[in-house]
Amino acid sequence: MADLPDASTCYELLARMTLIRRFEEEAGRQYQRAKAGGFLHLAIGEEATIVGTTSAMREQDYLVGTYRTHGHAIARGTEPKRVMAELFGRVDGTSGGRGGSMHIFDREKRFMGGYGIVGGNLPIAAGLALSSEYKGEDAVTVCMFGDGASNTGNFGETMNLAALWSLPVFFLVENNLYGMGTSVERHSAQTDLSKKAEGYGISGERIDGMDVTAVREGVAEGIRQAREERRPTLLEAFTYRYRGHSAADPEVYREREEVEEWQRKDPIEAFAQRCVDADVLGEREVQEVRDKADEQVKAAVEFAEASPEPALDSLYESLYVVEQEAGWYAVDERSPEPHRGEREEEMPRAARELAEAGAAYGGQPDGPRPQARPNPAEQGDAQEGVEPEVSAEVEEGED
Ligand SMILES: Cc1ncc(C[n+]2csc(CCOP(=O)(O)OP(=O)(O)O)c2C)c(N)n1
Ligand SMILES: [Mg+2]
Repeated sequence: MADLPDASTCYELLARMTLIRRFEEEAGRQYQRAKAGGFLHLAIGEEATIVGTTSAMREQDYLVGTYRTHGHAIARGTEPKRVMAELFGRVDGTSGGRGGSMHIFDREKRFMGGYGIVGGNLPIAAGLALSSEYKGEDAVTVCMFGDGASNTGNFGETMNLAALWSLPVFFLVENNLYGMGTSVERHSAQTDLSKKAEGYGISGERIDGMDVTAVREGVAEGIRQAREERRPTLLEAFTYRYRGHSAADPEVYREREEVEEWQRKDPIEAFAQRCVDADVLGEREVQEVRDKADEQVKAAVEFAEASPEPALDSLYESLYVVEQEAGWYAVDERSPEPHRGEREEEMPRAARELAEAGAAYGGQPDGPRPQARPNPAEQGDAQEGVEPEVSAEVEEGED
């Protein structure tokens, strides 16, 4: 376990994590009320990985994330009210209300998205690092992506060029043990993801992503190597999302006990307790952090509610559309008004049907469920010693 930093840093780490947690809980509620539209991917449970990473970055460094990045933007300093306005699809949102949950973006804070294509942010990160190199700018690009993304072709291509061109880039894989409904050992032949870039000349390490100090320390070293030695590295942080993949996830691929086991070592509560036990923070300060977070989130919702929707006639602004091809069909075939939310409302039912049909469980609807798995950073790799969760019979039998 890494040492605790000084009191004001501890306060800041706790404050950021708490703010992100409260923000996302509220975002979930606003989604239920259909105030936030589109898809919503919450990272509740992953706050230590997010804040530990950004706390090791300098202002001039770039961050590129996935579609699960409300917290990443807030951790980089984007105002929560602007993130909430984006979820609400309002003009004061970070992308003018055009991007929604998956496309939070803040150029000023050098948070370069927010990206919906799994693995698509990897080459973008290498490109940003190449541009820094080209311009002689003292900036490191930090690229955060999921365990699932480590299987994409982009992963290998990016690792190769990053190492070959000695780019100032640092990679962090947020291993939350699942890509949608598929567990790591069912989607990746190599489950030690820290080793996955070795063949490209990029070394890696594994850390406990539920410990904000461990993440901060590991990332600081990775960023240092990128900045000073132009040596890209890969850190694998074990973390866990408490909620489903998105708001429309019936979660048939994991057991309640597994979620509860991770919740018992909650990264925010554990860190607060550690700070109090070490006399670095008082109970009063911890409470103050919670109260302030609640206030900020309440203000964010009020701000988002008050912000107008983009004007209908601005629909084609900021789009790459060949003029003659623009047409209302892009919104809806029947009439020019956008029909908001219709499809999203269908999503929970559609997702359940898919899951029950076996799509989210690799075509093994009646097979044994995965066992609750402890944090591999503490307990070793899932491949070492854990029995395969699916019997050979089921594996061979169904399609
Ligand atoms: C190229 C591509 N393929 C598939 C999808 C659908 N998809 C969205 S999220 C996801 C799972 C990604 O899992 P992971 O990388 O582990 O990130 P996590 O959601 O766990 O944060 C998939 C397959 C997509 N968005 N892009
Ligand atoms: Mg994942």
